[in-house]
Amino acid sequence: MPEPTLTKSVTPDAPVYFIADAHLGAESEARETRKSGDLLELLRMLQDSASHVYLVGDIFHFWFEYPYATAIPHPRVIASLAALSRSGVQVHFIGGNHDYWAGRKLAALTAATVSRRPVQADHFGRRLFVAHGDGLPQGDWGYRALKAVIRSAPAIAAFSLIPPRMGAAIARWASALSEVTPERVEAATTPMLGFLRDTLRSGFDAAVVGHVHRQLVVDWEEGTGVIVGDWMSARSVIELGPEGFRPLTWSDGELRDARPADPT
Ligand SMILES: [Mn+2]
Repeated sequence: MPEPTLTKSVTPDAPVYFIADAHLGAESEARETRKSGDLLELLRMLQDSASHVYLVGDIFHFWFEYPYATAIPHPRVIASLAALSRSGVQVHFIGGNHDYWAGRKLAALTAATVSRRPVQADHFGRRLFVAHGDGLPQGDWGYRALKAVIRSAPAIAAFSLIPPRMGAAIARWASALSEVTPERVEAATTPMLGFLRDTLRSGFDAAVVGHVHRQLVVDWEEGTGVIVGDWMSARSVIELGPEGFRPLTWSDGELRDARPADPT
């Protein structure tokens, strides 16, 4: 039965939500089932409560849009994002280093706004900068050089000629080299906080990134720096309402206040 198109009248105070780093497709079958099951429940709940949902990068561990028809990856999550859009929530997808190549196909499937660059937005009178955050902090030069190559048109054209299953295997191999460890999370936090603060100084009230796999909301004189935290392990979610940012965790089918994390 075709689903009707609904237009919801979003209340002006309906919150904005940020989710990042689910890395769908990266883990064992058991973990993937729980992770995507929880995500489907959250997205269903946000249909009724959110005004905007920002997917702040690396929702998919691998996403590539081939110039020919392929099976839709993660079909239940894609259907759920489409339902979220249909319910009247504005869905913004910002590519991370693992799903940077998301573009027209994802936009067509979900009716989300798909962006490969940082986005600026205004919510509750705050001027926001939102990005995945990879390669942005100073000192990430090696990765920046690699990023320039893998995001170049010739590299993308070459990759699109590799059969999808082999391409996915290559991507899994490449990303195993950048596995998340506590040491890497720790090492990535300080430069990311520095980047957030610099961004705020350039004229934003809040700057939001993912990528670090650690949830932090820091209030400085310049504004608020937010690292969303990951969905993959911590089920982290950030809510922005009229009162400001709230770090949340999805547990037992509900969004709850996250335990306060100590900023470094
Ligand atoms: Mn990332």
